[in-house]
Amino acid sequence: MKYIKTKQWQIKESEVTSKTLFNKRRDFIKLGAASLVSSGAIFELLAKDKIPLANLQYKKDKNENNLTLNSYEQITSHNNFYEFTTNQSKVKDMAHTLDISNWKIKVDGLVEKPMVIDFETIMKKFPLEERIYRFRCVEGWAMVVPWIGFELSKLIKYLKPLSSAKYIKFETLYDEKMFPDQARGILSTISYPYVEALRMDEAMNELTILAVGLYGSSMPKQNGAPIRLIVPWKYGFKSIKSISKISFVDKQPLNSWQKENKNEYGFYANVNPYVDHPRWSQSKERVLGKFFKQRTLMFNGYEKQVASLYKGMDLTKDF
Ligand SMILES: Nc1nc2c(c(=O)[nH]1)N[C@H]1C(S)=C(S)[C@@H](COP(=O)(O)O)O[C@H]1N2
Ligand SMILES: [Mo]
Repeated sequence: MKYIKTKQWQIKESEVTSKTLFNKRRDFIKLGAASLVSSGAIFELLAKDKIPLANLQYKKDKNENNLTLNSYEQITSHNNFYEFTTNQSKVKDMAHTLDISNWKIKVDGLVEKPMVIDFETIMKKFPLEERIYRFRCVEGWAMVVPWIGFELSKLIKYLKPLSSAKYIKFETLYDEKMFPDQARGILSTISYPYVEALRMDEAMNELTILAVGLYGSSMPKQNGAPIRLIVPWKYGFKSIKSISKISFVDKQPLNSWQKENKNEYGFYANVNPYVDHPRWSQSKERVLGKFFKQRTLMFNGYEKQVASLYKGMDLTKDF
């Protein structure tokens, strides 16, 4: 069981009595979330940073690279989710229209058994683990997030694609009632549904996960509830949100941003400080909450794990 059947809620300072806080704190510690912060700081964090009560069970990431986590507040209040708005600070206030109840993912294409799999089934089948990853948007901002999820390879093995499948393609839900920018029709900022894809070996890499939460609790709507892709060595736009369809295909799909502007956005979108965006440098990044920029790392710091995937490719052309 990975899903604790308590209501997900945020502690409001006014509701915090010492008794309930004691119980919450105990639950929090039981779930392994406590080592995120020194135990004394939990009171403050729960009350002030408004981290929701941890409702997921997962194996903790040891954070061997000693990455400094961005706060829950930072991660959930600066978002790119064009289906709502291009205003990054407003997504969180609009995302309530996304209805994630009875969420399903349709699976089709070059696969043994096409099917519709519901989110509850996914939560029962795949044990969760925490992955503390750097995340780098193509626009030059970055953050470190404690995602909760499972390796995409596990779902792929379960779905059994045919050997002719060379790429895995993802689509975000299309629903004009939930996503205001989809309802704008030809005036939409980009064309929908949002599409992303990976080459099969990229999808099978152990760094690639499907995330269902962060900071120990279910994925906030603004971050792509209930389930999204995370590919930490690629620019953030590859990490498609609110996935409702997966297709196995033999031809390289046209992803949303390549479709919008193929001179600026490619299929691979590997983080690369040496290949600039036509309109700005990619050599540096600003971590959310920091004033000074820092150097961007090749493959976002995951070179050892992924560089071999791109041997023999010209990364200035296949960007
Ligand atoms: N469906 C969908 N997925 C999306 C986007 C989007 O607009 N729609 N934006 C992408 C971009 S550009 C980034 S940087 C990340 C942002 O994720 P975050 O809001 O959780 O930080 O989501 C990616 N996934
Ligand atoms: Mo992005």
